[in-house]
Amino acid sequence: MFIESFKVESPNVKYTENEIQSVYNYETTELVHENKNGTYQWVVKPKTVKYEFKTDIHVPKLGVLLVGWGGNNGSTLTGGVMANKEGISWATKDKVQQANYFGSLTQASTIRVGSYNGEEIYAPFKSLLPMVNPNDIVFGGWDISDMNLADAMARAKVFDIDLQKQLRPYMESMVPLPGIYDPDFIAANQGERANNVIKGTKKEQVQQVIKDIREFKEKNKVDKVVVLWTANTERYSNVIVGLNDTVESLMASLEKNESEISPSTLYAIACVLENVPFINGSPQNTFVPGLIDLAIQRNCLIGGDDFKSGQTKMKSVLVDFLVGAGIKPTSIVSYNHLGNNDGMNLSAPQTFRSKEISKSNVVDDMVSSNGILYEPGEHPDHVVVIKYVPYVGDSKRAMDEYTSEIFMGGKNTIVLHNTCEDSLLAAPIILDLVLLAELSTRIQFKADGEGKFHSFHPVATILSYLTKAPLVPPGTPVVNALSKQRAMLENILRASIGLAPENNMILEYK
Ligand code: NAI
Ligand code: DG6
Repeated sequence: MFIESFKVESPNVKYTENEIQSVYNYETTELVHENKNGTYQWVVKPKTVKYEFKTDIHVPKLGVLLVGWGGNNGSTLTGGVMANKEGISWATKDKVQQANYFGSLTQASTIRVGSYNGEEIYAPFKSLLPMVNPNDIVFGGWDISDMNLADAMARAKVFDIDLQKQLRPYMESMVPLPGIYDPDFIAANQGERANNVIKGTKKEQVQQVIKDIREFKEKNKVDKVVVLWTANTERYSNVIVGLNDTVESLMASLEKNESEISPSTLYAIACVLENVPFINGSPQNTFVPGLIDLAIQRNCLIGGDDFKSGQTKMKSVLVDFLVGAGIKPTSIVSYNHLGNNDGMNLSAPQTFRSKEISKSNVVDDMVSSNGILYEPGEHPDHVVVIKYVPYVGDSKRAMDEYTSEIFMGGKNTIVLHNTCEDSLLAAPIILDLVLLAELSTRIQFKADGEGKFHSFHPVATILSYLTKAPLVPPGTPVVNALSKQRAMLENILRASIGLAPENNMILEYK
């Protein structure tokens, strides 16, 4: 059964005019490797840590600035939100289609709240805590192409034509601000697009981005802004001692107009200096060590990297299932071809390499979780191929072959074929990233013994579910398995309203 909303009643939870306060007992374990009579053994000690959470319930007017606004993702997201806001429906060859937010974790998924009269009760994910309604977001952004969003939507060829016609009047007047362009970081085939660029030194470009953010905030009277990179995939920048390895070296390099600071890092520097959350939806190493330290120093949220939209999402489900079932994946071959501008940019070896890295490391945690199947250091063969085929446009084809060893030396091969508009997968993920990033800045917590409440670590692991290569603070485990990532997010939000983690035990019926 489905319910729209609920309220928690508990001595551990208090709803005030401004906050939801909760006291939460975190059940965890402490591991000890101890010498007992000359033999080392692992001892696991259950441990309870008391946490207090408080969540500001005032939902701000949110502005979202997209870097790469006029791209397929940017125009699809903007049009999609506009269609939802205006309640637009359009004729397809099958039916009259209503705008929706399918594919968004926050807007279209549910959580289990309990059982009632023998029935499982589910409520919207977004009912856990007060979140921004996507229809209320004000969009803006930068693009190195000056095309307005209505024309960009037509160029993307993602939406049905009847929908495009209805959206055009709303999107014609939306024109991206000039962007930071450096041909050294993206494919040469993007050069023709770059007719809308910020001039000047790198420091001046950062200053311009800061000015743009301030003016956008002022003009649109928004309370908060989140910036998200959905521009072209860049090549990796070199991480060099004295160049970008510390806050000091990065800021000195900015002064010296060093060529190796990428455009994405420049936008991110601007955001961190302005204390505006910055999320990277592409695979490149925007977050060089100096930038991560700057974000930590200034306690500014950063998150990334690379939207986890299709093939990788499946991989982080399927490999988790196989390894969890005691089956040993030994070869994973992921092939895809697409014909949009993203595909064209990725046809250059340096930008492809960034994507190859982020698509390749996504099963490491699952493989290393099972020492029965894998020797230390052993890994399945894992190959990633991407080809540019203009004819298929945004409709990406992804083909995957998983070969595994099963019982008694048998082999099992699973083949998947997925065809889907890439931007229709990415747009709801972008939405979730900005909504959850904003929400997470309103949550504060402290463990027993900690004097003051604090926010989450500025490196936002809470967003991992939505990214292929989750950015984590130094020394933190990377979790790629999709179900664990979702459980982490849901359970943290549950803790903020004093609810136990979803454990699926349903003991009351056993
Ligand atoms: P796109 O090529 O259609 O859009 C990118 C836009 O960024 C273009 O309009 C381009 O002019 C602009 N741009 C390039 N450099 C810029 C800069 N420095 N400043 C401002 N604007 C700049 O690509 P699409 O399909 O929208 O994808 C965007 C990014 O998202 C790509 O890096 C892609 O790899 C990544 N991504 C996409 C996924 C998907 O499912 N669609 C999933 C995972 C990542
Ligand atoms: C070709 O792989 C284009 C890419 O931008 C992907 O579409 C994107 O990274 C999505 O990847 P995945 O693995 O989540 O489908």
